[in-house]
Amino acid sequence: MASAKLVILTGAGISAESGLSTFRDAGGIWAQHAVEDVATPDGFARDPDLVHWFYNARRQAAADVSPNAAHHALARLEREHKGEVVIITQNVDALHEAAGSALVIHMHGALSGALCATCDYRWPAPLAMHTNDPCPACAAPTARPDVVWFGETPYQMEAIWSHLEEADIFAAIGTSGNVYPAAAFAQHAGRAGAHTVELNLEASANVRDFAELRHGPAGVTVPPWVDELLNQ
Ligand code: BJW
Repeated sequence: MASAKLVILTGAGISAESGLSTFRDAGGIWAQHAVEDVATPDGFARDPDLVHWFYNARRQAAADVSPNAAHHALARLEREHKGEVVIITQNVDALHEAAGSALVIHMHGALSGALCATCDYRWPAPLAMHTNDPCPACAAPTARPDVVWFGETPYQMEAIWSHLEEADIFAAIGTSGNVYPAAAFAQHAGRAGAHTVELNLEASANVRDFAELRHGPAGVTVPPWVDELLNQ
C-alpha cells in the first residue's frame, strides 16, 4: 500500500469549517438562492447582474478564509505518500492550493477564473466582475465566471475517469452525492477495483457505493485517516 494511487473527491463540506457555506445543508446556499437563477446558463442569460453579484460575493468570501485541518492533512498526504495523490474537487475555492496541494483538478471550475461566453478565452477574474465586461481576446461583452453550471460539461472528465480507473483507494470528502457526474465516481472507482471510503458529516445520498464510512466533521475525521494511510 506504500505506493497506492489515492484519488480523493472533495465537496463543499471540506470547506465548511473554514467558514464557506455548503449548498444543500439547512441554511446553505440553495436555501438562499434559486439554483436555476444563479447556476444555469439560462439564469445567466436572464439576469447576468444577479449572477455576477452572487459570484462576486462568493469570490470575496473565499478570499477571506483559510484552509482548515482537513485541507492541510490532504496536502501533507500528497507531500509524504510515496504513490500518486490526486484531488478532484467540486469546489470553486482555492483552499486546497492554499494548503499546499499541487495536483488538484477543479471539475466545476474556479472563482479565480473568468471565461468569455463568446470565444471561450480564459483569464484571471478580478475580485468583482460586471455585466458587459469585455473579453480581453475578442472584446465581446460576455465575460462570465469560469464555473460549471447545471447542464454544462464538467472539466477534465477524460482525465478524471482515467484516474478513477487507476485508483487503489477512492475517498469522497464533504459531498452530499446529489450532483452527477461526481456522484457516480465512487461506484465507477469501486467497480474498477478501488477501496472506497466516505468521509462526510453524515451518510451521503450514495452511501451504498462506499465500502468504508467515517462520519463526522472533516477537520476531525480527515487528519487521523491521513495518519493511518501514511503509517500503513
Ligand atoms: C460536511 C461538513 C463538515 C457539511 N465536514 N462534511 C437527473 C439524474 C441524474 C443527473 C441529472 C439529472 N438531471 C440533470 C442531471 C445532471 C446534473 C445533476 O447532477 N443534477 C442533479 C441535481 C440531479 N449535473 C450536471 O448538469 C453536471 N453536468 C453534467 O452532468 O454534464 C453531463 C456530462 C457528464 C459526464 C461527462 C460529460 C458530460 C454539471 C453540474 C454542475 C454543478 N454546479 C454547481 C454550481 C457551480 C459551482 C459553484 O457555484 O460553486 O456545483 S451546483 C453545486 O453542487 C456546486 C457543487 O460543486 C455541487 C456539489 O455540491 P456538494 O459539494 O456535494 O455540496 P452539498 O452542499 O450538496 O453537500 C455538502 C456535504 O458536506 C453534505 O453532505 C454535508 O453533510 C457535508 N458537510 N459540513 C464534512 N464540516
